[in-house]
Amino acid sequence: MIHIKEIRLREIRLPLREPFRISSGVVSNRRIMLLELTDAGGATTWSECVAGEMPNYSPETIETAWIAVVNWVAPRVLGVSFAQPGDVHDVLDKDFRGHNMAKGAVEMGMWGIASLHDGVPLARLIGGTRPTIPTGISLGIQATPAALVEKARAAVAQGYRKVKIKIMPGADVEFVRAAREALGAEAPLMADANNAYTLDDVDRLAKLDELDLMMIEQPLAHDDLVRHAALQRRLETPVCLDESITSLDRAIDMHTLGSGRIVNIKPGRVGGFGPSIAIHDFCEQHGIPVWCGGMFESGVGRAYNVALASLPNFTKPGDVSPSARYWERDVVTPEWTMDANGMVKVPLEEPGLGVTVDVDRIENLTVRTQVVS
Ligand code: OSB
Ligand code: MG
Repeated sequence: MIHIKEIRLREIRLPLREPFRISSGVVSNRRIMLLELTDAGGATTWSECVAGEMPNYSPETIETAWIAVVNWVAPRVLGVSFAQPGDVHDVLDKDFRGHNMAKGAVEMGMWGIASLHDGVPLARLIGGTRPTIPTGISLGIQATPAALVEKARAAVAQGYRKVKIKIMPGADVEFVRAAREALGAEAPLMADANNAYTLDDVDRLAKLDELDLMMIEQPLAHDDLVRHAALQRRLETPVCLDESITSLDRAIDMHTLGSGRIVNIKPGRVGGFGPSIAIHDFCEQHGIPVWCGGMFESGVGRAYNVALASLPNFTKPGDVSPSARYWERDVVTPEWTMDANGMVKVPLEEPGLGVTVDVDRIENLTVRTQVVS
């Protein structure tokens, strides 16, 4: 039985080591919402909301998520007994549209507390089978193809199993081709457009077919499955959907319509672990590979991503880079690391997230707090 009696929200500011540019915007100083959940027995766990600073990836931002957690999400779980964390999502979703990132932060926290309660590591609780996770890096849009080549080369040398290149009109085919030529035919390259194209760009996108990419992620509008289906019919490269997959139903629609062949699962984007596991299972049954995306999570959110990516159908490398890729210093100990073969270890030694939250450091980084009970 899970029974939460208090949720403490915090906003921390965590500067990225270098600014990150995608087609729709740039971020340099992350504003991260962390939750600390306390259950009736006094146990606490942490979770993270992946909402960004601006509504350029999804309609949610840290501001909207804060309001949603305080006013509508937390009240649905506080003081309520849940037999299992898998029951939480439906309660949060009933007659409550959208706000997946706000829901996801609380929902995942409920899985975190359940893993403490049951005395098992989070990855075990959800049925994870992989002891290590293959890791990819996501490279922001660079000023020149040469700058991209340098970053991509360094990533491969570090052991990364996948190099994702952010693209937009004006920084696409030439940039990706430069990386392909520099790194060779075998290099595991992909592109992510974050909605930067329309069907008018089909001919340009089709040029990427020559570059033998693992996939092209979310080329068209964030909520458009119909046009992605038309595009996929014109491309040999598999389309992978990120922004468009906001629920199990959208993954089913992707499959029905042929809008893509690979799914990026971000647990925060779909409303938590319940929907993530459901999407994973559907995709597994239909031969659709999945991988775990990232949203520049701190070490707290990363713990959930790593646990999720230990499920069997996460067959492609995830955007779960080590802490040092993002931050001068993370908010957990030990920090997340990757070995020379590009593998991140799934914590399987103790119950819970597998990392210790550095509360003193978080105190120092906190710019606002609110307690809901
Ligand atoms: O589209 O996957 C994306 C970061 C912020 C918003 C959207 C995306 C990303 C990334 C970062 O690609 C991946 C990571 O966390 O390493
Ligand atoms: Mg993406």
